[in-house]
Amino acid sequence: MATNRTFTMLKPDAIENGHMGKIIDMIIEAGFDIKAMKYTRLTEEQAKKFYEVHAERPFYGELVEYMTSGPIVAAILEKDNAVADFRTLIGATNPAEAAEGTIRQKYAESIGRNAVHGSDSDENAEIEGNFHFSANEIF
Ligand code: DAT
Ligand code: MG
Repeated sequence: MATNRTFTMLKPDAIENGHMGKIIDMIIEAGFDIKAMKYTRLTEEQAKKFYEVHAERPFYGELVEYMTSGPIVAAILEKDNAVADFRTLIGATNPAEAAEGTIRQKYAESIGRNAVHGSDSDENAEIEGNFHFSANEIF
């Protein structure tokens, strides 16, 4: 069933570079409601599991290392058409190809250190949200 929720992480580069507040502001300004949010750091086990679909890709080891290199902000967001609208707000995976005004165009360092995660389907939004939050942490 289609849902109106998506899941995001503000990645270590975004936090390190001081962009946390500005990115959260862009998300709220774009009409997303925050249903759950936490400041946390992924363990190696969590990062490996989260990016399991990329396990065979050459960048997997680097991705896991980067995603565990510092704190992140994880959040569940709600809005009509949340998954697609959030992917539009963040822009292309590679910031060099991200549209003007998108979060990645403004704040990402590179294709690997690209500031923010957004779920790619309703099904994954649900799985990813449940991976990070229990029912009593979602408002
Ligand atoms: P997205 O995060 O836009 O959904 P993805 O699911 O294809 O992109 O890849 C997950 C993450 O893996 C991505 O945010 C950054 C990293 N990544 C993807 N392609 C990469 C590449 N060619 N080199 C280095 N890191 C890459
Ligand atoms: Mg993806």
